[in-house]
Amino acid sequence: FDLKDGKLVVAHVLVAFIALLIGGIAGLLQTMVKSGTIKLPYNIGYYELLTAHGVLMAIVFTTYFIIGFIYSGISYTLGGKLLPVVHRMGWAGFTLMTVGTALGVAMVLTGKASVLYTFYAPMKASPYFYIGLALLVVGSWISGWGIFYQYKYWKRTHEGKLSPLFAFMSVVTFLMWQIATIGVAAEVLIQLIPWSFGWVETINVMLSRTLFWYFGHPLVYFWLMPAYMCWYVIIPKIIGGKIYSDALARLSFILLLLFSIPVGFHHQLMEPGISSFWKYLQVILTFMVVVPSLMTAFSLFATFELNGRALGAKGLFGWVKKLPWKDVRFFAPFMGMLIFIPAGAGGLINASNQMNAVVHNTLWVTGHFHLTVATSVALTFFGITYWLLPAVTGRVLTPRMHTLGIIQTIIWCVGMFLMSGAMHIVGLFGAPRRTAFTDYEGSAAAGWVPYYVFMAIGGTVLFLGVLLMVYNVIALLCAPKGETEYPIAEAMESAEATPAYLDRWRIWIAVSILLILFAYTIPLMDMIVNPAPGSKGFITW
Ligand code: HAS
Repeated sequence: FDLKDGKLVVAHVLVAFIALLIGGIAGLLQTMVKSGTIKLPYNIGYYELLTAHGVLMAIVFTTYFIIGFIYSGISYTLGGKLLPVVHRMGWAGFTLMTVGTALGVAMVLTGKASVLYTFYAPMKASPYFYIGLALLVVGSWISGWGIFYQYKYWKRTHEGKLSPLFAFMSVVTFLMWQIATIGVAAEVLIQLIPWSFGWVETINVMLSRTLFWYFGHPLVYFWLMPAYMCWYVIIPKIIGGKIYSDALARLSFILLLLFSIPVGFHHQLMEPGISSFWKYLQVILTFMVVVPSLMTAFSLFATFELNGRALGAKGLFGWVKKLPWKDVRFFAPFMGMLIFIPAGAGGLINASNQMNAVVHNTLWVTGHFHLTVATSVALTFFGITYWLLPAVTGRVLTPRMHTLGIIQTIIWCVGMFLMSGAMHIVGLFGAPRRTAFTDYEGSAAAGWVPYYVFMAIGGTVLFLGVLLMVYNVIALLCAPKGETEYPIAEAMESAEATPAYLDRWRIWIAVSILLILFAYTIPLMDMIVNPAPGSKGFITW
């Protein structure tokens, strides 16, 4: 691996884990403040801590890790080294993102932006928080353009050849990111910044929430797709097998590009101001976006089973025994996959209009995203870290790291089982999310309190998991010099050739834009022309 590119990768991964540590501390403290166990000095309250936790974990940790991982993969698979201009774009994106993150986090920690990670209007933060967010997004665009550039250069110099699967998936992920972030950029630049500076007095709340969720749902796929890249491309190599089908993997990513954006209304099913027809349409599209995940599950089972049988496994589930259980590069992402089964089922429940009425704004939803992003995705990212850091710094992954990594994974799963399990159950009893401390003064809701205790215990176990992970990252960076494999699998020989149309970007971008226009144009026009009473203002006609 090119060690100069390695430095760019390490810089991203390090910021990601610093965010994980600070976000983890904020997470632990918010649980204790919420349960009334402690009171913090300087009036640091639940909402400051919850905002810091959400922004650092869900936005900063993920974005930095994803860019670091993808840059490593395109350097490795598209020519063995980043083009000088791409290398510079990577650092430029990193610098801009870091200035933005520092500004945004400073506003959160000083209590000037307690607006949670969804920053819904009419909650207002300091304009510098929004400017920080805008810089983070623009920085990520520059990094994304670098990925497109390296890919285009490779295609030009390898005419007629199928691009490496990892690179193809990287381009789809960043195309989706590019299209989706336009929504949040518009919200921040046109609505939130002018309003928070006081240049305009009011804000169109419905429009701002809609622009947010136009971005907010694809955001969750931006987290998921790099995890899928590991499951499709890396895991088969680690278990000693091959990719079940290159074409299936590409198709599932194209479907994610098409269907992950025009579905933001499934976060707004309980909101007035959007007619039921458009909600219905986006719910159908939501069920379409489940298809690529089902294809992924099918492909993973096929890879595991075929590989196990090739190694001599017998019976219906004999292949399970042939998986490399003591290899943390496999074990951590595998636990992520396993937990994605109930996590995804929870998503299907959320997406159904009637059931959404039961779970919306309850702790069930918090439980859902702690299983999806904070377990399936996070454990996969941890699993990647164990080989990525030694591979890009020219070090070895020692047997001790495998053991520590497996312990870390188990701690994470136990903590999440307690915390997310309690959240799901108490959410069904109606306990709301995002509420500060109250003992409910002997009301029926006092029955929720024992579940909060389980959430706090689970949260504490998870915090130990964060500490061990941060220790593991430091240990990986100090490991003895040597070589670690960058594991990229090949497709099975028996698989059919990948059809060339999957590589025709213009078609997919056009279909994606058409679907978005179809799902959003009329409801957006309606929000602008007929704003809800009390929501009149910037921007309305
Ligand atoms: Fe979600 C809310 C619907 C997936 C994250 N979601 C959220 C929020 C977040 C989030 C952060 O429709 C809260 C936002 C907020 O703060 O308000 N979600 C879905 C649906 C899916 C889904 C339909 N969500 C995710 C993923 C996330 C994520 C992925 C992060 C990474 N979600 C919703 C809805 C809401 C929502 C509503 C709004 C709720 C409300 O009212 O506020 C689907 O994409 C899920 C499909 C997944 C599957 C599982 C496939 C399984 C696989 C694993 C195979 C395992 C193997 C190993 C092979 C169908 C691929 C097994 C091996 C053995 C040996 C057994």
